[in-house]
Amino acid sequence: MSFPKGFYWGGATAANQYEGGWNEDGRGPALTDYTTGGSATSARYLTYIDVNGNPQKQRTSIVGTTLPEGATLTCLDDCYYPNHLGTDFYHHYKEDIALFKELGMNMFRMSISWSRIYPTGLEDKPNEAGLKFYHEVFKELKANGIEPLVTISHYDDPVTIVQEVGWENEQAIDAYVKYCKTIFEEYKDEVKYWLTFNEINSMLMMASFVPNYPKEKTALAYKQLHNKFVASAKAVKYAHDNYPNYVMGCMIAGLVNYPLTCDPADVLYSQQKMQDYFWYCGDVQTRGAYPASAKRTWKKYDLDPAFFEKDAEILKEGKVDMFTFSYYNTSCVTTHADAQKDGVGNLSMGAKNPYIKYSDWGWGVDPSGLRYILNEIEDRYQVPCMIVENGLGAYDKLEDGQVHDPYRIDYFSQHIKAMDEAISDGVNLIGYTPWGIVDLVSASTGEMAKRYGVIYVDMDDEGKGTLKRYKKDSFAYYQEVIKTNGEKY
Ligand code: BGP
Repeated sequence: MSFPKGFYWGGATAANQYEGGWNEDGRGPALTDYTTGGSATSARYLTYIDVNGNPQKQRTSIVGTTLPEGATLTCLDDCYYPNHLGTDFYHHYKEDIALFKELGMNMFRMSISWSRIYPTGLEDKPNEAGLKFYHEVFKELKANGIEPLVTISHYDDPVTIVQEVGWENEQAIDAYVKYCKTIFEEYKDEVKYWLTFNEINSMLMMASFVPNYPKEKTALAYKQLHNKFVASAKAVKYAHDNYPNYVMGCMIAGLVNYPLTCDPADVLYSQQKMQDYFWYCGDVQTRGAYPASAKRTWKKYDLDPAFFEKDAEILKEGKVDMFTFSYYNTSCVTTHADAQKDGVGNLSMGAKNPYIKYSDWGWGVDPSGLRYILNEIEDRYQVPCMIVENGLGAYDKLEDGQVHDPYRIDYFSQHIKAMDEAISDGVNLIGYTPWGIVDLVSASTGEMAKRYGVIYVDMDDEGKGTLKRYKKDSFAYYQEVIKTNGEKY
């Protein structure tokens, strides 16, 4: 058995998908509040009123969209917005934390909703009611012996920041740093572990997944991403200077690629994708500098290296203490046009891997890929690392108060085994917080039907349900894993 003593066994969530209370106690709006629900085969839409006063919808993704001139984001009467309610942590936190305690969790990953603290991001003074809510949550966690792991920005920056200011402008950096300073000081006795941005490389997801994605849009995404790196580095340095006990982490989406064939062109293609979308971010945040391959990336998008190099000192001073990432699946890439695509509907992430199985949403289930990427991360960075998201999104059925989910238990078992093996390989893995430990709204599809939890929440895709919590079979399974510190999986 290789899991070290004191290993963090937890669960992960995010405010926009879980918290609800979207317009309570002075919270400001985030883009997700204007985003409709979708499914594996139908898109999510941002809704707005156009310059002529007509209601409109525009396709969106977790990384947002650009609205036409003069559009005013609006919730339309005939649409359903699942993130408004999430699964209502706002009014169920005591009950949920009691369940986490019963499960044996010693870490809980959650995010603070930026617009609950600064409704537009631009106010001088924070919203006291928002600050108070998280104090209550942290107090409850402490009373139950659970360490919070707090994501500062998880896909719900205030609308004003994303739509009006824009991450391409340095004003967004200042607003983010102000927000960080507020929460660092406010929660200094309650929180120790912080993640600056969830899946910071998600800014590049469209470029990564959509063939022939417009070059200028990717170029802009690289610039916006750079400003997020600067914001993160400034926050990390401030934390290190003022709160020496803080442990600061990056959070990178585990976009792990394999070459589909041993054609050297596929191998190179796969390596370059990993460089452009994964190591690019890991290196800046963990090593404090862009990798050598960044020059090739910038050239590809006609970007001036001086724009990125001007902040070299700041990036160097803002290196994180730990590497954290999400891991769900792997994808294959190929230069061969006739390869079969993976995914469901239009959600393809690459070419289909004939050696692995796929979930109902077309995500390739690949525990060996987890061991593989953990080893790569260790070899490259030699800092403590955590898997802060992992799990199987699946259709569950509640019958007589029970949910039998052997498929999820099997998924966990295989991935925890891979973690065990990776630790034996020498990886400094210190924690595991599987995603959506309690059912919540899917980020990509906006569904409730795509469930990850070991705790079921009675809520459907139209907002109907009692919100009552039920323990799935996987609850008892994970409880045993935690109790034995990973000896039994
Ligand atoms: C990650 C996000 C989460 C989460 C998860 C599962 O990308 O950080 O917010 O939702 O993926 O994805 P989905 O909800 O689309 O199944």
